Amino acid sequence: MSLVLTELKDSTGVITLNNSEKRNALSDALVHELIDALNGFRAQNVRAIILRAMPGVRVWSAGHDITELPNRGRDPLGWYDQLRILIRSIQEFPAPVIALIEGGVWGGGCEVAMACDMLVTTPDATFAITPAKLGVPYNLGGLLTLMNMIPLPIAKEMLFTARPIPAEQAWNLGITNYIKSPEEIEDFVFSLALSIGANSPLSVSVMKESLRLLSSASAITPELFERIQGLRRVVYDSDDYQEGIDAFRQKRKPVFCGK
Ligand code: YXS
Repeated sequence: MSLVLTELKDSTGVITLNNSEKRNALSDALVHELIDALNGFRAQNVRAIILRAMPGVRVWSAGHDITELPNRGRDPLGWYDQLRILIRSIQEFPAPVIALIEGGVWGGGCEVAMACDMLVTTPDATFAITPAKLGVPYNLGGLLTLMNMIPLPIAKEMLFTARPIPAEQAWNLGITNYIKSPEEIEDFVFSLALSIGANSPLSVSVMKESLRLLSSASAITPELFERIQGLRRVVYDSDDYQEGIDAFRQKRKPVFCGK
C-alpha cells in the first residue's frame, strides 16, 4: 500500500497522506514517499502543491513515528533525519505548498503543517507541539519554523503544555489563512492553488525563496549554536527522554523525574 497518494490536477500537485490506520504518523517510509512525491512534482514544474490527508479524517498527522525514535544517547531530530529533510523540501520547494487540514495535527506533523506556505483548516482542526510530553529536546530548525509562524507567548504555551490549540485560535492568531467547512474546503483550496497558478511562477518562486532566506536571517555565533546543542544533548541523554519513548511503546503515561 502506498503511504502517500499523488495526483496532478491542472497545474497543481496533490499529495495525500494515506496511512489513517496509524494516524499518518511520520515514519521514515511515509516521509520518504512524501519527499519522492515532492521531487516528482518539482520535475513537473507544478505551480502549487496541496498537502492533505484523506477526506474526513480525525487526525491529519500524529507526528513523528514514536516507535522509530532512537533510544537515549542519539539526537532524535538530527539534520539528516527524514523529517528534517522533508521540512527543508517543503520550505525550499519552488512553488507554494498549501496545507489542507482536517483533524488533529501533532508534534512533527505540526511542524510539517507550519513549514507550508499557507494553511486552510476545517473547524475541527487542532495543533499540538509535543516534545515536552515525550522528553524530546526540540531542534533549532523546528523552533525557528514555529517562531516564524506563532506569536512567542503562544509558542511557549504550546511547547510547555503540549496542549492542542483549536482551529479558531490558530486562525485568530494568523497562523492559518482560512477556516472552511468540510463540504467547501476542497474547492476552496483548489481555487486558491489555481489563482497562484495563474501568476508568474518565477515571481512567486523567487518571493517564496526570498521570504525563506529573510525569515531565517538572524545569525547566531558558533559558540551560541554549540551551547544550545549542548543543552539539547543533556535532554536526549537523560532518563526522562528514554522514559517518554518507553511509555509510548508500553501504552502508559510517562513519569518524569527531571534527570
Ligand atoms: O495500537 P496500534 O498498532 O493500532 O497503533 C495505534 C498507535 O500506536 C499508532 N500511532 C502512532 N504510532 C507511532 N507514532 C505516533 N506518533 C503514533 N500515533 C498513533 O496509530 C494507531 C492508532 O492510534 P490510537 O489508537 O492512539 O488513535 P486515536 O484516534 O485514539 O488517537 C489519535 C492520537 C493522535 C490522539 C493518538 O494516537 C496520539 O496521542 N498519538 C501520539 C501523538 C503524539 O504525541 N505525537 C508526537 C509524536 S513525537 C514528535 O512528533 C516529535 C518527536 S516532537 O514531539 O518533538 O515534535
